[in-house]
Amino acid sequence: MNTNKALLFGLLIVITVILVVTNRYRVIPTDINGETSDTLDTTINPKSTPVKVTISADSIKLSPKNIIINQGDQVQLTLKSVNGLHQLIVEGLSVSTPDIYDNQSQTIAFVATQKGIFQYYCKYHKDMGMTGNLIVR
Ligand SMILES: [Cu+2]
Repeated sequence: MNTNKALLFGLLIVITVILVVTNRYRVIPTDINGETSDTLDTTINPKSTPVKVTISADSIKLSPKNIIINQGDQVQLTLKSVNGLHQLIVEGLSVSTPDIYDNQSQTIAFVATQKGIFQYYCKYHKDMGMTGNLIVR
């Protein structure tokens, strides 16, 4: 009986230590209005007209990787090159930016007339994973 109590007590201590340690090292997400580095959801605050989104191109990475907008939104999409030569194409929407180089940016405007998931990608680095999704809902 006493052995069982001691075992139970020891188990409680172990669990407590694990909880404390995992809590201390837990990464706290820095979400602001549902925005993470990978997904920009403009539908959470559907007040701004037009909807302004910026896609940054850093070497061979586009961010955010997902952008959520509403059907009918007037979109002002800015492609910003942190470094490298890039051109953004949104497949299925006849939307593309001019070429831009280091530290340049270009803004294009369009209306999201149809719902769907439209892949965007860099014309030069698509095969290297420079892609993302424009989600119109
Ligand atoms: Cu590129």
